[in-house]
Amino acid sequence: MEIKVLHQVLEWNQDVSAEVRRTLAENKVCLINVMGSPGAGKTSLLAALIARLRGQFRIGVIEGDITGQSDAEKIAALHIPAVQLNTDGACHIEAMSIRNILPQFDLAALDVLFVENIGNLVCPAEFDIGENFRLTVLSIPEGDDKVAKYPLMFTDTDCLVLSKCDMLPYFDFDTARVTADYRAVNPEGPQFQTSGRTGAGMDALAAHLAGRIRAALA
Ligand SMILES: Nc1nc2c(ncn2[C@@H]2O[C@H](COP(=O)(O)OP(=O)(O)OP(=O)(O)O)[C@@H](O)[C@H]2O)c(=O)[nH]1
Ligand SMILES: [Mg+2]
Repeated sequence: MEIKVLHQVLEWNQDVSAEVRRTLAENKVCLINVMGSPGAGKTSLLAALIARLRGQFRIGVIEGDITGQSDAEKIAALHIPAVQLNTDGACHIEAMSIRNILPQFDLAALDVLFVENIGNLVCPAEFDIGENFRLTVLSIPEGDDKVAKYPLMFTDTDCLVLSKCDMLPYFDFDTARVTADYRAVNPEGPQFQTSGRTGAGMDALAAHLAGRIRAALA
């Protein structure tokens, strides 16, 4: 018996993501998809990276949230072009939303567009939004079992950031376990430890990203 298998949503997403990728390539803009749990420190990380990268690149930010605009306000307060995307309940951003929001930016005046995806360790990893590369943020208070329990988010990423490392003394968080679990699903993926509180690790992460951005724009 022949069983029909439909992949409508993902195929549709891939079509649109290719269009987003083409538009950004034509305008020489590098799109970075930042993913992680609610409260992992994504917006704080973006602010720290903007401080370190804004001298080298012209940066814009799309802030994804189910509702509200507080994250876009935080980025706009840094005098960085920021647009809030509200998904009104959806747990991830889709390429169609990026395509629709791109006209809000002067792409000719940008080198890098960060997208802060919806706080969620599952769904965003399943959707190609037209990014050049992905960053996954895992904060220490979330626990060291998350790579093992939510592997796709760590398999389909180009960089793992262990955030809130200033919290390591207060949590039973085995970084060696996380590294081993990450290596098992993503053998080549780089890993950084950062703290938005102390600034630790931010220069190294920013330098790594600068190299990747230059490679993407070349
Ligand atoms: N101790 C510590 N706290 C941090 C750090 N980074 C962020 N925080 C705190 O963690 C909380 C969440 O930070 P956000 O940057 O808003 O996290 P987010 O991932 O953008 O959150 P959502 O957008 O709601 O998913 C805030 O209270 C931050 O002050 C850090 O490096 N160390
Ligand atoms: Mg945020």
